Amino acid sequence: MNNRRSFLKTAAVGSLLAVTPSSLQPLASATPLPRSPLPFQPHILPSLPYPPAALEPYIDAQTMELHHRKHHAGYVVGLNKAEEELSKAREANDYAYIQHWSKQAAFHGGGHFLHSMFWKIMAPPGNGGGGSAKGALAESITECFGSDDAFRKQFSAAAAAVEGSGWALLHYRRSDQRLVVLQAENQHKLSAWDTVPILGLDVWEHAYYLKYQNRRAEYIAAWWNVVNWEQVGMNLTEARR
Ligand code: MN3
Repeated sequence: MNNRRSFLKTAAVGSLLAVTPSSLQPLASATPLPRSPLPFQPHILPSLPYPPAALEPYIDAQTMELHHRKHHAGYVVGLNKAEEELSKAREANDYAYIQHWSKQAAFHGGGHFLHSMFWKIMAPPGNGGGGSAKGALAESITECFGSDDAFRKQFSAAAAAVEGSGWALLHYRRSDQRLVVLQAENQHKLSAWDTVPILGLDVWEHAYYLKYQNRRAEYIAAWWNVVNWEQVGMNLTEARR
Protein backbone atom coordinates (compact mmCIF):
# COMPACT_ATOMS: atom_id res chain seq x y z
CA MET A 1 0.00 0.00 0.00
CA ASN A 2 2.75 2.33 1.03
CA ASN A 3 4.71 1.47 -2.05
CA ARG A 4 1.79 2.14 -4.28
CA ARG A 5 1.08 5.49 -2.67
CA SER A 6 4.66 6.64 -3.03
CA PHE A 7 4.67 5.42 -6.62
CA LEU A 8 1.62 7.51 -7.42
CA LYS A 9 3.16 10.51 -5.68
CA THR A 10 6.37 10.20 -7.67
CA ALA A 11 4.37 9.72 -10.84
CA ALA A 12 2.36 12.82 -10.10
CA VAL A 13 5.41 15.04 -9.92
CA GLY A 14 7.06 13.29 -12.83
CA SER A 15 5.40 12.59 -16.11
CA LEU A 16 2.06 11.15 -15.11
CA LEU A 17 0.93 9.96 -18.50
CA ALA A 18 4.17 8.19 -19.27
CA VAL A 19 4.09 5.91 -16.19
CA THR A 20 0.43 5.37 -15.19
CA PRO A 21 -1.06 2.00 -16.08
CA SER A 22 -3.16 2.17 -19.20
CA SER A 23 -6.36 1.60 -17.21
CA LEU A 24 -5.83 4.96 -15.48
CA GLN A 25 -5.20 6.98 -18.61
CA PRO A 26 -7.83 9.57 -19.47
CA LEU A 27 -10.29 8.58 -22.16
CA ALA A 28 -9.28 9.69 -25.61
CA SER A 29 -11.35 12.72 -26.50
CA ALA A 30 -14.29 11.90 -28.72
CA THR A 31 -13.69 12.30 -32.46
CA PRO A 32 -15.18 15.68 -33.41
CA LEU A 33 -18.28 15.48 -35.56
CA PRO A 34 -17.68 16.58 -39.15
CA ARG A 35 -18.81 20.13 -39.74
CA SER A 36 -19.73 21.79 -42.99
CA PRO A 37 -16.84 24.07 -43.94
CA LEU A 38 -17.26 27.78 -44.55
CA PRO A 39 -19.10 28.15 -47.85
CA PHE A 40 -17.31 29.64 -50.86
CA GLN A 41 -17.53 33.41 -50.63
CA PRO A 42 -16.65 35.53 -53.65
CA HIS A 43 -13.98 38.22 -53.38
CA ILE A 44 -14.97 41.68 -54.58
CA LEU A 45 -13.02 44.25 -56.57
CA PRO A 46 -12.46 47.25 -54.27
CA SER A 47 -13.07 50.70 -55.76
CA LEU A 48 -10.17 53.01 -56.42
CA PRO A 49 -9.81 55.42 -53.48
CA TYR A 50 -9.52 58.39 -55.93
CA PRO A 51 -10.52 59.11 -59.54
CA PRO A 52 -8.34 57.44 -62.22
CA ALA A 53 -6.80 60.79 -63.24
CA ALA A 54 -5.83 61.71 -59.67
CA LEU A 55 -2.24 60.46 -59.95
CA GLU A 56 -1.41 62.43 -63.08
CA PRO A 57 1.05 63.44 -64.38
CA TYR A 58 2.99 60.51 -62.86
CA ILE A 59 0.51 57.78 -63.67
CA ASP A 60 -1.99 58.47 -66.43
CA ALA A 61 -5.74 58.02 -66.14
CA GLN A 62 -6.05 55.47 -68.94
CA THR A 63 -3.44 53.22 -67.36
CA MET A 64 -5.17 53.46 -63.98
CA GLU A 65 -8.55 52.75 -65.54
CA LEU A 66 -7.39 49.66 -67.44
CA HIS A 67 -5.21 48.47 -64.60
CA HIS A 68 -8.03 48.57 -62.09
CA ARG A 69 -11.09 47.69 -64.18
CA LYS A 70 -9.47 45.03 -66.37
CA HIS A 71 -6.32 43.63 -64.77
CA HIS A 72 -7.24 43.72 -61.10
CA ALA A 73 -10.81 42.68 -61.94
CA GLY A 74 -9.35 39.70 -63.81
CA TYR A 75 -7.47 38.56 -60.71
CA VAL A 76 -10.64 38.73 -58.65
CA VAL A 77 -12.46 36.58 -61.23
CA GLY A 78 -9.53 34.14 -61.35
CA LEU A 79 -9.32 33.85 -57.56
CA ASN A 80 -13.05 33.29 -57.25
CA LYS A 81 -12.97 30.60 -59.92
CA ALA A 82 -10.03 28.83 -58.23
CA GLU A 83 -11.62 28.90 -54.79
CA GLU A 84 -14.97 27.77 -56.10
CA GLU A 85 -13.32 24.84 -57.90
CA LEU A 86 -11.37 23.90 -54.77
CA SER A 87 -14.58 24.00 -52.78
CA LYS A 88 -16.26 21.69 -55.31
CA ALA A 89 -13.24 19.38 -55.23
CA ARG A 90 -13.60 19.03 -51.44
CA GLU A 91 -17.29 18.25 -51.75
CA ALA A 92 -16.69 15.65 -54.45
CA ASN A 93 -13.46 14.40 -52.84
CA ASP A 94 -11.99 14.60 -56.33
CA TYR A 95 -8.53 16.17 -56.42
CA ALA A 96 -7.60 15.38 -60.03
CA TYR A 97 -6.92 19.09 -60.74
CA ILE A 98 -5.56 20.08 -57.34
CA GLN A 99 -2.25 21.32 -58.75
CA HIS A 100 -3.88 23.50 -61.35
CA TRP A 101 -6.38 25.16 -59.00
CA SER A 102 -3.83 25.59 -56.20
CA LYS A 103 -1.53 27.45 -58.61
CA GLN A 104 -4.41 29.56 -59.85
CA ALA A 105 -5.39 30.43 -56.29
CA ALA A 106 -1.82 31.56 -55.49
CA PHE A 107 -1.40 33.58 -58.69
CA HIS A 108 -4.77 35.33 -58.67
CA GLY A 109 -4.88 35.58 -54.87
CA GLY A 110 -1.48 37.28 -54.93
CA GLY A 111 -2.69 39.63 -57.65
CA HIS A 112 -5.87 40.54 -55.79
CA PHE A 113 -4.06 41.17 -52.52
CA LEU A 114 -1.19 43.20 -53.99
CA HIS A 115 -3.40 45.40 -56.18
CA SER A 116 -5.77 46.05 -53.28
CA MET A 117 -2.74 47.31 -51.34
CA PHE A 118 -1.26 49.13 -54.36
CA TRP A 119 -4.24 51.48 -54.86
CA LYS A 120 -4.17 52.42 -51.20
CA ILE A 121 -0.46 53.08 -50.88
CA MET A 122 -0.75 55.75 -53.59
CA ALA A 123 -2.44 59.15 -53.33
CA PRO A 124 -2.65 62.30 -55.47
CA PRO A 125 0.70 64.11 -55.60
CA GLY A 126 0.78 66.92 -53.04
CA ASN A 127 -2.48 65.69 -51.53
CA GLY A 128 -1.35 62.68 -49.52
CA GLY A 129 1.07 61.41 -52.17
CA GLY A 130 4.82 62.01 -52.21
CA GLY A 131 7.07 63.44 -49.50
CA SER A 132 8.62 60.94 -47.18
CA ALA A 133 7.82 58.52 -44.39
CA LYS A 134 7.02 59.88 -40.92
CA GLY A 135 7.03 58.64 -37.34
CA ALA A 136 7.63 54.98 -36.53
CA LEU A 137 7.85 54.06 -40.21
CA ALA A 138 10.59 56.64 -40.85
CA GLU A 139 12.47 55.41 -37.78
CA SER A 140 12.22 51.82 -38.88
CA ILE A 141 13.40 52.67 -42.42
CA THR A 142 16.45 54.52 -41.04
CA GLU A 143 17.16 51.72 -38.58
CA CYS A 144 16.98 48.95 -41.19
CA PHE A 145 18.48 50.68 -44.26
CA GLY A 146 20.66 53.45 -42.85
CA SER A 147 18.68 56.28 -44.45
CA ASP A 148 15.57 57.01 -46.46
CA ASP A 149 17.77 57.56 -49.50
CA ALA A 150 19.49 54.18 -49.09
CA PHE A 151 16.08 52.49 -48.79
CA ARG A 152 14.80 54.19 -51.95
CA LYS A 153 17.90 53.16 -53.87
CA GLN A 154 17.52 49.51 -52.92
CA PHE A 155 13.77 49.51 -53.57
CA SER A 156 14.13 51.21 -56.97
CA ALA A 157 16.94 48.85 -57.95
CA ALA A 158 14.83 45.84 -56.97
CA ALA A 159 11.92 47.21 -59.05
CA ALA A 160 14.10 47.92 -62.07
CA ALA A 161 15.68 44.45 -61.96
CA VAL A 162 12.49 42.34 -61.73
CA GLU A 163 12.77 39.82 -64.55
CA GLY A 164 9.62 40.00 -66.65
CA SER A 165 6.44 40.79 -64.72
CA GLY A 166 6.46 41.41 -61.02
CA TRP A 167 6.76 43.72 -58.06
CA ALA A 168 9.20 45.35 -55.71
CA LEU A 169 7.94 44.94 -52.16
CA LEU A 170 8.80 46.33 -48.77
CA HIS A 171 7.92 43.77 -46.13
CA TYR A 172 7.76 43.74 -42.36
CA ARG A 173 9.32 40.53 -41.05
CA ARG A 174 7.68 39.41 -37.83
CA SER A 175 10.42 37.13 -36.51
CA ASP A 176 13.01 39.89 -36.06
CA GLN A 177 10.85 43.02 -36.53
CA ARG A 178 12.86 44.21 -39.53
CA LEU A 179 11.86 45.78 -42.80
CA VAL A 180 13.17 43.93 -45.85
CA VAL A 181 12.99 44.65 -49.59
CA LEU A 182 12.15 41.70 -51.84
CA GLN A 183 11.01 41.21 -55.40
CA ALA A 184 8.04 39.15 -56.50
CA GLU A 185 7.89 37.56 -59.92
CA ASN A 186 4.31 37.56 -61.19
CA GLN A 187 2.39 38.16 -57.97
CA HIS A 188 3.83 35.60 -55.64
CA LYS A 189 7.09 33.92 -56.64
CA LEU A 190 10.28 34.78 -54.68
CA SER A 191 8.23 35.46 -51.55
CA ALA A 192 9.66 34.75 -48.12
CA TRP A 193 7.65 33.36 -45.21
CA ASP A 194 6.96 35.38 -42.10
CA THR A 195 6.86 38.66 -43.97
CA VAL A 196 3.94 41.04 -44.50
CA PRO A 197 4.05 43.39 -47.51
CA ILE A 198 3.47 47.01 -46.50
CA LEU A 199 4.51 48.80 -49.71
CA GLY A 200 4.58 47.52 -53.28
CA LEU A 201 5.36 48.79 -56.73
CA ASP A 202 3.78 47.01 -59.69
CA VAL A 203 6.30 46.77 -62.55
CA TRP A 204 4.23 44.63 -64.89
CA GLU A 205 4.20 46.35 -68.28
CA HIS A 206 0.45 46.98 -67.94
CA ALA A 207 1.30 49.32 -65.04
CA TYR A 208 3.34 51.77 -67.13
CA TYR A 209 3.67 50.90 -70.82
CA LEU A 210 1.05 53.30 -72.22
CA LYS A 211 2.90 56.30 -70.82
CA TYR A 212 6.48 55.15 -70.34
CA GLN A 213 6.85 52.36 -72.93
CA ASN A 214 10.15 50.57 -72.23
CA ARG A 215 11.38 53.23 -69.79
CA ARG A 216 10.64 51.36 -66.58
CA ALA A 217 13.26 53.31 -64.61
CA GLU A 218 11.47 56.56 -65.45
CA TYR A 219 8.17 55.14 -64.20
CA ILE A 220 9.86 54.00 -60.97
CA ALA A 221 11.37 57.44 -60.39
CA ALA A 222 8.01 59.13 -61.05
CA TRP A 223 6.12 56.73 -58.77
CA TRP A 224 7.80 58.02 -55.61
CA ASN A 225 5.77 61.23 -56.13
CA VAL A 226 2.52 59.41 -55.43
CA VAL A 227 3.46 57.15 -52.50
CA ASN A 228 0.98 57.54 -49.65
CA TRP A 229 3.35 57.30 -46.66
CA GLU A 230 0.58 57.66 -44.13
CA GLN A 231 -1.03 54.47 -45.46
CA VAL A 232 2.32 52.66 -45.49
CA GLY A 233 2.77 53.71 -41.85
CA MET A 234 -0.66 52.26 -41.02
CA ASN A 235 0.26 49.05 -42.84
CA LEU A 236 3.35 48.79 -40.65
CA THR A 237 1.32 49.35 -37.47
CA GLU A 238 -1.11 46.66 -38.59
CA ALA A 239 1.70 44.21 -39.46
CA ARG A 240 3.31 44.72 -36.04
CA ARG A 241 0.18 43.65 -34.16
MN1 MN3 B 1 -0.84 45.09 -62.07
